[in-house]
Order: sequence, then C-alpha cells, then structure tokens
Amino acid sequence: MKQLYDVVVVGAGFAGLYMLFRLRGLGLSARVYEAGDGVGGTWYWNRYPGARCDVESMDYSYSFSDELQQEWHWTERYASQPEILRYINHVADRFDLCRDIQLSTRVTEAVFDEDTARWTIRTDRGDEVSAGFCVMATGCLSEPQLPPPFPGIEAFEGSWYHTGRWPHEGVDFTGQRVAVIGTGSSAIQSIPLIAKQAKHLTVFQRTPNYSIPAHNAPLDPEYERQVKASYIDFRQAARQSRIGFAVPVTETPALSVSAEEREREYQARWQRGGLGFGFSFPDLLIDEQANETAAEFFRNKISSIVQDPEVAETLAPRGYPLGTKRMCVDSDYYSTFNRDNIALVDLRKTPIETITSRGLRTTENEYEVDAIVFAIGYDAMTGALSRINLRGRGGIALRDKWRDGPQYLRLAVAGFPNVFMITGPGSPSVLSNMIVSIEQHVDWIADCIADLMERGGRTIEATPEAEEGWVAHVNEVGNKTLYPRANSWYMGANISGKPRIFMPYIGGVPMNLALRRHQPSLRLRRRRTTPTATSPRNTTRSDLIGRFWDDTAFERRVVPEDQHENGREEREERDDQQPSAEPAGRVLQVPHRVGRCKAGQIADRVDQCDAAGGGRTAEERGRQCPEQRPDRKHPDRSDAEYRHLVHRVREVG
Ligand code: N01
Repeated sequence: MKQLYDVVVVGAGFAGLYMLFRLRGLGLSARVYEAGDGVGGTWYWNRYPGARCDVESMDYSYSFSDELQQEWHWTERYASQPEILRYINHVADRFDLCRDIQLSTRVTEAVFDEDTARWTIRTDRGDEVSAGFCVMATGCLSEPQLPPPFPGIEAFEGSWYHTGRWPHEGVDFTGQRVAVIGTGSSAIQSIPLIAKQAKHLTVFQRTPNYSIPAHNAPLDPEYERQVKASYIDFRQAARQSRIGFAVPVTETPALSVSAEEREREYQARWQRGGLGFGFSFPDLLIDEQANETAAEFFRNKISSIVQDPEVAETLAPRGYPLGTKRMCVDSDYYSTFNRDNIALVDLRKTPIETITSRGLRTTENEYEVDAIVFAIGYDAMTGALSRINLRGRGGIALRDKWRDGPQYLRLAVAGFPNVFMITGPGSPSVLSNMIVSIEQHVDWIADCIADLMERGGRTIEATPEAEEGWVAHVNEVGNKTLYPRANSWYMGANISGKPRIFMPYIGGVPMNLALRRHQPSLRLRRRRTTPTATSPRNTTRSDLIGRFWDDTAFERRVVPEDQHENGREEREERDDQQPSAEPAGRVLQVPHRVGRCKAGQIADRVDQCDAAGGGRTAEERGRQCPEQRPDRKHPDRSDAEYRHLVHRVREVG
C-alpha cells in the first residue's frame, strides 16, 4: 500500500527546509525528497574554489526564528559556501527536520489522479507515495548544463569538472595546466584561486561580464550587533526593497546630473563593493544611454587594473547593458589577469571546435591541458522542474505545456492542482535575495494549504486566464527594461533550443510581500468545517487573499471536497470564467484585472500594507513591527525613509 502524506516537498535546500518547518507547524504530514546526499541544495553542490554568496551574510539568512538569527554568527561580510552549508545543517538539526527528509533520492515523476485529487509521486529509488499537495522546492539554478555541449568530451583523457557538481573532497590543481570555460559568477569566483594553485590557467571567455569587487572582510562586530539589535527593522527593510535587501538608492536619473556627479556616485559604490552598484541611478535598467555611462565606468576600471591593454579590452564588456546578465561580485578577478601563468582566449573570435584527448581546439589553436573546469552554468529556472515527469489534469506533462516557454501564475500552473513552485519562473526569485523570496513564498503556500483545508476544499489551482494574464504582465514589465537585450540565462539564451523569454519577474519582492501581509494568522482545523458566507465584519484570510489577488492579476478557486467526486464539477467550473456569486468556501472565483497592475501601483500597495498592519512570522506577529502599528512609530526611521526602500519599482513601471 502506498504511504500517504499531506504534502510531498521536492528538494531540501533553503526552500524545502523552511517549507517542512511550516508544514510541521500546521500539523501536516510531510515527506521531503532530496537528490543530494545532504541538505543544502545549491550550497551542497557548489563546492568549487572560492564559492561564496554575493548577498551579504547578515541578509542571506532565515528570518523566521528570532532565536536562530540571534544565536548564529557569520564570520565574513560575504559567507563562503562551507559556512553557509554549516548554517543550513545547523538549521536542519536545530529544528529536527532531518527525520522527514529522504536524502539521495530524486523525484522522477508526480502524476495527478483526478478521482482522488491526489498526487502519486515516484522516485529513482522505487518509492511510490501519495500526497494531497506537491511543493517544488527544486531551485532555480540546480540543473547544470551537463553533459557539456562540446563535441569530443568523451575522448578527453584528463579530468573535467562542472562547477555546479564539484567533488566533495576538493580538487588539487597543483602543477596542472587547467582550462576554465565560462566567465559567469562561478568562473569569476574560482579563477583567482585556481590561478594561484595551477601551473597554468587558460580562461575561455565567450562574453565578458561586469564584475564588481566584493571587498570581503571579517564581519564587523559592531555592524552585527546593530543588526541583531534591530532585526525586525532590518528584515522589514529587506522585504520592502525590490531585490530583497536594502541598498542605498538615488532618486535622480543618471543623465540629469553632471558627469562628475555620476562618477562620484559610481566610485562610491565601487568602493563599497557588491550588487548595490546597480542602484546607483534609477534609470540604469531602463535607459540605454544612462546604462552606458555605468558600463563605461566599468570598462575604465578594468583597463586601470589589467596591465595588458589587449587583455583589458578582451575583458571589457560591450554590446549588452550592464546588469542585464547577472552582475558578478569578485575578489581579485581582474588583477588575476596580471599573473604570468594565465591566458585569456576570446571565443567570440576563435570558438571552440572540439574537445580533444589532450585538451581543446579552437578555430585557431590547440590547447593541451590536464583538467577542464566547465563553469558554463545551468538550465535555469525551468530545467529542474521540466526534468520531473509532472503530469496534471488529463495527463498533460509540464514539460509539454512549457515547450514554448513557462506558463505559470507565480506559484502555480493551470492544470496542476495543489502543486506549488517556490521561487519559480514569473517570480522575483533570481532577481532578489533568494532567502527573502523563499520565506515569502513558503509562508504564502503554507497559509494557502491551511486555508484550503479550513474551508473544506480539496484542490486549488490557477485558472488559464489568470495564468495567461500573469505571463503577459511579467513580459510587459520585463520588456520595459533593458533585460531582453542580453543573451542571458534569464532569457533562456544559454541553452540551445530553449525558448527565449524573460523568465523572472522584475516587479520586485514587495509585490509578493503585499500578498502575504494581508493575511492574518490562521489555525488549522483538523476537521472539515461548513464554510460560511463572508461579510465585511467577518472577513476571513481567504477573502483578503482573494481581494489582493484580484488587484495583482491573480485568480483562485476553492472546490470543496464533497463536490469533487470525480473532478467533473471542477472542470465545469473551469470552463466558466465569469466571476462567481457562490458563497465563499464553495467556489471562490475572483475577477482578475490582468495587465492593469503597474509596478507603481505595487509600490503604493506596499505602503498601504504597512498601514494595514499584520506581522510576518508567528514571532513577529506577536511582537508587531513598530512601523505596522499606528500607535507606535519607530523612533529612528521616518515613513519617508521606508518609502524610500520601496525604490525603483515605480521607475520600472
Ligand atoms: O553560470 P552563468 P554560473 N561555450 O550561466 C559560458 C548564480 N551564482 O554558474 O555569457 C562557451 O552565469 C557563458 O557564456 P555566455 C548567479 O545567479 C551565484 O557562473 O553565455 N561558453 C558564461 O560566461 C549566476 O548568474 C553565485 O556567452 C559558454 C558562463 O559560461 C548563476 O548562478 C555564485 C558556453 C556561464 O555563466 C549562474 O552562474 C555562482 C559554451 N557552449 C553562481 N555555455 C553567488 O552567489 C556557457 N558558456 C556568488
């Protein structure tokens, strides 16, 4: 007999672990399947030299437990992979999560049964279980581009590695001739360390990147003390920023200030280091000319660091706007090209023809090497999801539905009831601090499941119209920016044959946050209850969700269990997309206003949410952030300052 669970979670990285924590809190049974031999997701696999997070460590951590965030101590401004992995394991142990996690197990298939409205999940180890809900915590950058797409790879007699599948025991390149292919974040972090160890390193670059110094250092104890003393404010600011961590912003467009003033701003941000550079001016991602001023600043920096002018010119990014491929954050990347044991090959001039038994051959030269490091990235955002044979209503496969590009409603896909995707396509995810987005999505999903159960419903899913509208909105907002100008993995351009669509949502974290903020707490009732009609005086959390979804191009329906004998009624409801006058809990169908949701409105909405009150986690709800309480303004921050943190979103809109 199949083991029954309320929820199956796929993946035990940051998202899967917190999802499990929340499900436990609701009293639900859950099973987490993880392909790795340990928890940690990205941070379990990415063990290449120099791997570290380019979001600062005080920001890149869970906020759901005050005890956890107070007791954990980060040692550096930017945490290294081993330290982040230690943190994740600490969280797993501290909250006793491992007993519900099955490691070394890859979910291969999940199939929806319309009669029972349950999912059958199968794994590569022969498990076959049944669950009411499936949560995909599969990560955005977890499906490495493997095997490397170069002919002749099987003939290579040396060793080769992909940065995203690095050997746990590490690799000693001492005395070796090494090739690194790729110059994205993984390469830019590993190249300085490999160059120090190897006898010789050749870097094969197809597209030069914009990389800014990290200025990494031991964590300043005074900064740590300050953050720990005001964590609620700190997290609040992160959630209200478009990218999930607060950075100083300027309101004045780049071209409306003098060249000297622009230079001063760029220089100050270069000096501080990190991804905040992208926020030097509000128009950098929407105005090509403004962007060019920042790009030129980078090129000048590169030529001032790299001594050989020809190498400097090869490293100088041109032809696509700064920030439209993921910016990199490095330690000594450009200066590494001043070493005498490193060479740079420009693949735009001399592409790789083949890997040979002794190295690789470009259209111009043959390079003999002992080891090749493929830092060539991932089938991003959709790769891991498409790899699972996920079959929804009528047996439709997700990978078929997504053949021409992902269709989604931020957390859900039409035709796939009770499946949620954490930080999937169409969400701010990879454009944000992942932990902030993850917590927001997980909280929403947990509350939604609890709500559905409370209302006696059995399935919830996106409607095709709302899904279509959301995809159109994501594209519309994305197309107002310069992002589509680059051949980036955001666009799926790095994978041959992948549809070219801007996959993440540029509207920012606050929009999703606003969804969350409108939800008062809810206790799961274990027995089914008779749904009651809503009234303004007796507003339930679902109504609030519904209303907000209305405002944000979402639509949801709840179909009660007793109407769900064989899914017939639900299919019928699906065919009728008119707003329903059904009482809440029976069928909740909210009219959607697709396309009207402008980024500016999103920001305004967030301000309103603050006024509406409502904390975020159970602990925070208990304590209530001062900004959210009309009677207690925070003494150190004005409303204007907080509004300031809801930056850039208006400009993008
Ligand atoms: O992968 P990438 P990554 N022939 O796709 C090149 C996150 N991350 O692993 O630009 C030749 O960025 C490709 O060239 P091009 C972060 O979000 C975070 O480095 O496509 N070259 C590019 O140079 C990041 O963006 C952190 O022309 C080929 C490189 O390989 C994301 O993960 C650290 C090629 C791939 O770069 C992915 O980063 C690391 C081919 N056939 C990663 N195919 C931190 O938090 C690809 N390339 C610090």
